[in-house]
Amino acid sequence: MSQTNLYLGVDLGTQSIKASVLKGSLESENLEIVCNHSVDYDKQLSQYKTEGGVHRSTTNAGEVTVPTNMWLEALEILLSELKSIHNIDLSKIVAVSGSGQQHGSVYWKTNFATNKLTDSRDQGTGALSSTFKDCFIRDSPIWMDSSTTIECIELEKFVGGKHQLKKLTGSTAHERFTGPQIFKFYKHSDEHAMKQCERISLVSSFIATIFLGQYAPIDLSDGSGMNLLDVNTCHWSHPCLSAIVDQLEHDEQTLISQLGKEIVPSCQVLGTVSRLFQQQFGFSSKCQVVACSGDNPNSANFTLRQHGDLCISLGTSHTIFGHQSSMNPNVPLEGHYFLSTIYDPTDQENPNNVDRFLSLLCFKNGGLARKFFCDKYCKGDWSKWTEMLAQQYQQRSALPEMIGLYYQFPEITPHTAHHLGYYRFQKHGEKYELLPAETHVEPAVDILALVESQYLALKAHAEAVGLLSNKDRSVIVTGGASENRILMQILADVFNCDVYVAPENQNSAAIGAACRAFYGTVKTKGSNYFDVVSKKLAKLQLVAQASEKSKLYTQELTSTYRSLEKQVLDHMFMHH
Ligand code: XUL
Repeated sequence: MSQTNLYLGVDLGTQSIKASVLKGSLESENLEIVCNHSVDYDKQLSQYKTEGGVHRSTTNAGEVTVPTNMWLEALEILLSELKSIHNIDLSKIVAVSGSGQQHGSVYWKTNFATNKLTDSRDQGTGALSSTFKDCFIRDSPIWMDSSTTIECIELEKFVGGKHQLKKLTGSTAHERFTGPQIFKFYKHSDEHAMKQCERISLVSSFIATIFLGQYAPIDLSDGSGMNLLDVNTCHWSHPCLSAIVDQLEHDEQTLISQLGKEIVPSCQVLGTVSRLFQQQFGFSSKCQVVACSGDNPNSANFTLRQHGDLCISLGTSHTIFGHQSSMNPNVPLEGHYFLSTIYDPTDQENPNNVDRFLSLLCFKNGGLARKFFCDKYCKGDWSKWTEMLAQQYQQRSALPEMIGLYYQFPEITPHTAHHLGYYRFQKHGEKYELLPAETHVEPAVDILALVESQYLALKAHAEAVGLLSNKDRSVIVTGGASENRILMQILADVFNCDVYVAPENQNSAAIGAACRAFYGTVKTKGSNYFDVVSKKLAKLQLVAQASEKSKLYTQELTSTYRSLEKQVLDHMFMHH
């Protein structure tokens, strides 16, 4: 194979669509990033009047949607600009795969959409955005939507409770998950409207569908973000589907055909690109389409370099994820067990099947809380904030004098519902005691308490779901905060391990998709993803190692944190 083989990853994100192009082959030493490119919805498609890429309903509380046509136009601009701005010869793309914001869904119009897809596959005379323009019966609800609380309660009740749903689908019911969203769609649709919808895609399988010119199956990994897939059998869960159709006297088979019966391993080749992509953009007729998946699973394909690695994303919110062979049998309610993209139940020899799950926890109060403290104490001056944090941390030689749980927004982990607040605990002797809210605290103490407590929350919950069972781990950090050395040092001490940063990590989902495009086309039975792909990627950069101070972050401190968190939750739910 020649060195000019290119692989394309497309990430349909919340605020922008991104592309990443990789160059390499099975024989080459490196998989090199040729270019990254992005198209911003608000700026480049301003006619859709989105804010941050979305529409928030002013009439229906919690509803957040996207006009599906905007995504088509964005993809069209993205591919054109890869050619015009980066001079990418799209005929050299051997394979393409995609990444989509998780949980969002697309609703295709009966007959009309099939005809348009077939046209694009066989003839492909029209342009992408105009061809598919009228194919959708409604806008796409996305992961920020929180309008399905009732459906979540009903779904959990129907299957026998939170623990039962978690055991079946890997997650308790969440408003943004596709199952509750489809449940709501069914409730609000009469017989006629139901018949109008022939297929429901995830954002990821929507991308694959557009490239192929025919309905693409949902993949196992992104499919696990729906509350509908039985992660034990890898098939649609009968109890979960029944929860939706029984009450409304609909037919389960109709729902299965809307979802597509088949659910595929995430690195499976689905076919080749449609004629439309050949004619409009110059793709080769041989260019293969590999199953698309969610943004977090795709990021994992780039950031996790070996068995046992953990990735922590320190952005606006915080996310921690890593592979896990099985669910924690205690069935902790926090977090999600998604099937991983490198798990393949059809290949018994696949060495990556030990990493069956991608276990993920989301924390809403992340970077915005740090920013709030920076604004409050340092007038937004990050270098001053960093200096205060570093000085305070230098003095640390015993247990933290303060622990602070900060909920500026309703927290996902732990679930605080609508309760907010800042709870600070002062160390008195061996114990931590809750301070009255108005107590004055030294700014530097407050800043360090926030940072340490955020990390302790990550650690305590990661441990609860079973993510810390591998003692010989590395942590890979992505997101803006990864550039702050003292933040990285404290992280290395709290987790007692080496901390790395991945290059170009703001594009990790698109790069991860390009990695899967490559892997899907070169893998054979028994291939190991980490050997075939990860070893060829640009090396991670070591940014911090555990210091003497790591001894202060004992198991006991994690337990203390847990009990303080419980105290806060008891307080919240008792007083409201
Ligand atoms: C994960 C989640 C978000 C979206 C958008 O469960 O809801 O991270 O994937 O990035």
